[in-house]
Amino acid sequence: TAPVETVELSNCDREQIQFLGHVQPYGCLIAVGEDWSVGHVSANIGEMLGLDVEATIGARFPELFPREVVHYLRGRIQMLGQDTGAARIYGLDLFEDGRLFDLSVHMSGPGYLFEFEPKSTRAMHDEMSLVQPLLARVRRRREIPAMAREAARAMRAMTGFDRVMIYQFQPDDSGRVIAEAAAPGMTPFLDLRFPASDIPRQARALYLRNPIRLIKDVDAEPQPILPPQTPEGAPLDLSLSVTRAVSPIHLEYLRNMGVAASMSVSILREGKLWGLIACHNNTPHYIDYEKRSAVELFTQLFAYEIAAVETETERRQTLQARQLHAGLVEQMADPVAISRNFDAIAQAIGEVIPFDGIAIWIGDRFHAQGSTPTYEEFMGLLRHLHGVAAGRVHETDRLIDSYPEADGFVERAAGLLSLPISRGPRDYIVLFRREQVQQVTWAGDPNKPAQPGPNGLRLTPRKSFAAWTETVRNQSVPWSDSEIAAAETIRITLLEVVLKIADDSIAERK
Ligand code: BLA
Repeated sequence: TAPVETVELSNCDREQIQFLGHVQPYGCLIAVGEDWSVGHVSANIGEMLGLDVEATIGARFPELFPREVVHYLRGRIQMLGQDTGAARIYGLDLFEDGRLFDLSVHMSGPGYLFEFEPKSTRAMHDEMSLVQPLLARVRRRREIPAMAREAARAMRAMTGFDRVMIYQFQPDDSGRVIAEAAAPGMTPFLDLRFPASDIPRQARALYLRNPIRLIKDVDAEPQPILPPQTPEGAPLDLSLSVTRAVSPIHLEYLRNMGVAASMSVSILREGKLWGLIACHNNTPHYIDYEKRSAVELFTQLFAYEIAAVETETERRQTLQARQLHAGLVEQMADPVAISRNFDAIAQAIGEVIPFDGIAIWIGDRFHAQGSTPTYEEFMGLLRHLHGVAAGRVHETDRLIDSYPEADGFVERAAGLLSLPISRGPRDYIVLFRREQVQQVTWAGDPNKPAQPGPNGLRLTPRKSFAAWTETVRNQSVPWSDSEIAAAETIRITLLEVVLKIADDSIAERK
């Protein structure tokens, strides 16, 4: 479990960012073993706490601080277990001399990891009081984009960062900036897309366990942890630490972006990383641990609001798919009238499953609307659908993978969702989605040259965007599980209608 020797762009997701062996200099760290003897310290405990590095390593932790303080700390950490999160102590007079510190303490193996940040006595500490009123603004909105906008504004008001973004992960782990609040004059990042590799897999996994990180100053000298390894030869695991120094690759990314300070907070839904609140500052920026805890709470509550709205949307979608029934039966009662009713049918389906184009092939008649293949192209596609999708709902966001001929119309229809609506492989409703990149615009300034760092131009948002564009070429926005479920409901409905019509016309002919 040693750190990767050299981190390169190609092995980004192998960098062991919890074992980097340094803290950021806005805090310091003391790790104790089960027997309360000090195993590790960060090199800056001298300037920050006034403790001697050499003398402290191996010393007994209770001898470093006043008796009352040690007694208090023991009481506060009694309830800690593995992965229970940290005990948070704000404004502790650590040496009973008036110098205040915020402390985070968590279990690390059989021992404890203490982190200290000097606390300003000047600032007002009323951070928690902001959470409820700001959340109330989010709650007034009923749709994710508006809620996200309010959350970005709230977060900016709370933290003073120059730019606050709500970054939502997509099903392929790429991300999109869905809301932004920024200082006047900043280039907007709203709607920008980034590839999954900008926030590599192990970082996303870590952000599930440890929901907030502050990078106060991308150019600050990280402070080494001493000794670097345990007697067993392992580096200290900083997964749950709050002052952990961050990946040099990521620091370079931020520098290339002109960002001097960054903070991100995880937004979780049902145990998964839904997104991040990502903050940038043009100059170094620090907010203390107490305020970061308020930010964390705000984000958790925001996450619940998002989950509630999404769950409600999914429920409504299912309901709407069922209610489509009555309407469609009427509209399709007369197959000859389908062309007349096609717009209404398309609109009804579109309210449940968003698409860019729709085609119906029924009784050898072709109707199409929006962004679709042409009649000739569709005839070829039909044969393909008979092969892969007869008798069930079939969906793809990359048609070209199974049907290379889609190359001819990929800009119009890169993905499809097909609903067979007859007993045999004959009649279909097919919903199409356009190629995703066609719909996305780069909002940055195309004339602003990117400054290459040691890792080249790749580590800039513009290059990231280009990389994302490459990975999603030929691909549409994916069909979500609830959309596929809705399609299945619609298909069954239509099947009944179509079969009924068929039966009726047979009866008529008799
Ligand atoms: C971490 N990358 C991150 C983080 C963000 C981003 C938000 C979390 C850390 C933080 O809060 O700053 C990415 N930040 C973005 C994006 C935007 C933004 C997309 O503001 C858009 C506006 N990054 C790369 C590449 C690699 C990489 C190519 O672009 C790897 C080769 C690595 N990013 C990387 C690593 C981390 C990271 C390793 C973890 C940093 C850490 O926590 O130690």
